[in-house]
Amino acid sequence: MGAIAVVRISGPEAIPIVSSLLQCNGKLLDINSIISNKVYYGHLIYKGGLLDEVLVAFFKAPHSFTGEDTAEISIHGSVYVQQKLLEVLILMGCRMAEPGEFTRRAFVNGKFDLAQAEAIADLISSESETAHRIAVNQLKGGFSKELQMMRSKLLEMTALMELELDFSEEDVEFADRSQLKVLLQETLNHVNRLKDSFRLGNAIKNGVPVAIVGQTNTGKSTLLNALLGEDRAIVSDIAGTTRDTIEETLNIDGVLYRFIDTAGLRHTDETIEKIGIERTFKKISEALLVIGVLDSTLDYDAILSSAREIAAKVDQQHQQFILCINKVDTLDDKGETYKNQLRQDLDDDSILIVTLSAKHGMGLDNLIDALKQSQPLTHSDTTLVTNIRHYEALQNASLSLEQVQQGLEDNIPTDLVSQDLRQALFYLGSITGEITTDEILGTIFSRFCIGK
Ligand SMILES: Nc1nc2c(ncn2[C@@H]2O[C@H](COP(=O)(O)OP(=O)(O)OP(=O)(O)O)[C@@H](O)[C@H]2O)c(=O)[nH]1
Ligand SMILES: [Mg+2]
Repeated sequence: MGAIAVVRISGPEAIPIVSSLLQCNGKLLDINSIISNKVYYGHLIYKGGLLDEVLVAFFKAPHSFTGEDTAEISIHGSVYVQQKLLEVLILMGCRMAEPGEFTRRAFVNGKFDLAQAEAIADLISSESETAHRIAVNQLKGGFSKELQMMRSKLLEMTALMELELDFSEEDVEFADRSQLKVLLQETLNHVNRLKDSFRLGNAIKNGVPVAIVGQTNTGKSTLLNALLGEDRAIVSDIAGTTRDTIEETLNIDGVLYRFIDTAGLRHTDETIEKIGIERTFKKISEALLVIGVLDSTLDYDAILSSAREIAAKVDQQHQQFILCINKVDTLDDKGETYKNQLRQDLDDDSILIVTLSAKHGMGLDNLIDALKQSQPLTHSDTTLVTNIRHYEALQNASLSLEQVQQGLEDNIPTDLVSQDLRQALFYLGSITGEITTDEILGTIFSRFCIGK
């Protein structure tokens, strides 16, 4: 229950129905006097009884969210009042909206394209500053504009090629093939860049996956707890304490991270622990960042071989690797010595190495700095794809464009090449909804909440 509730009504009957219930200054509101975008204070009266004291805003088509005539009634938050008002409205000829129906109507009425409609859902569910920024950019139409530009260039080319078909007897070439090849390569690069941004875009939306890995007893669970500031995972000096993976999200300076504590790596014949270690490997492969935890109470050779063992599992092309030399509270100043030695022996500048004591919360800021350093893209303005539907469409567009390229290389007939081009255009157009079906719309909007 909130202090107030807002009931929205959209459609040609919205204004007559609501105004017939609304008394302002003791008189029924005259429908002809209603000014759009203005808030009216009054009483909702049904069959002579007072329902509530309300504020009502009217928005006349096309100047409303849906593009239709709309009324928004702010009532008191009581569940009873809400129910009662809905009942009355339904008796007067309204019906309940389906999930996402307001946004769907807005899309159908050309208020925005499909990618922007989806951005609204993302905006509502955004949990961090970065996720919010991406949603806002998509809502403003940044992503749509990029797609539009690509489409219009490709469309021009397709039109020229299809013109050639009309003159097929005369063997003319309207579309300059070498120019087409350049354009194709540019578009393909652009599509691929957008497609590849999904890995990061998705990570930002759902939390950047950070796998915490290392041998047993190095302090992985202690580190997770220290980062979260709570006793989330069981910590003990028994090797093999954590068997299943444990995930928790944490917002650090506007970026949502998903930390994943994993089962410690060691040779074991124990069935459950083996399954746990398999999961550790899977989590490493899915992560964007890998934190390798090393136990500095061991001798240096053991530390180095453990670091190498983890490094071998990390795909440094796509994953940032951070090594944590843990338990430095037990050392004097050997932590720094180990760090320098490791840096030398691993001989890889892209690996970030930090020292800390998870148990005593010392040096955690070193790790946090390293995390921030590892995410440069999250602060840039380039478009990131966060929606799996868009990702799939881009993937298909990319394949079709590759086919066009191949077709041009192999000099296959123009009509076949232009078919592949049309296919690529279809996929790009499906993102913004230029080309769409009822079924697609149904699936997209059914995921919205009711009333949105
Ligand atoms: N002195 C000291 N001990 C620590 C530190 N971090 C963890 N420990 C201890 O190391 C032991 C193992 O810690 P855990 O966090 O359970 O280690 P783990 O890596 O999760 O171990 P597994 O789940 O078995 O793989 C516990 O006794 C912790 O108290 C630290 O910074 N300093
Ligand atoms: Mg553990």
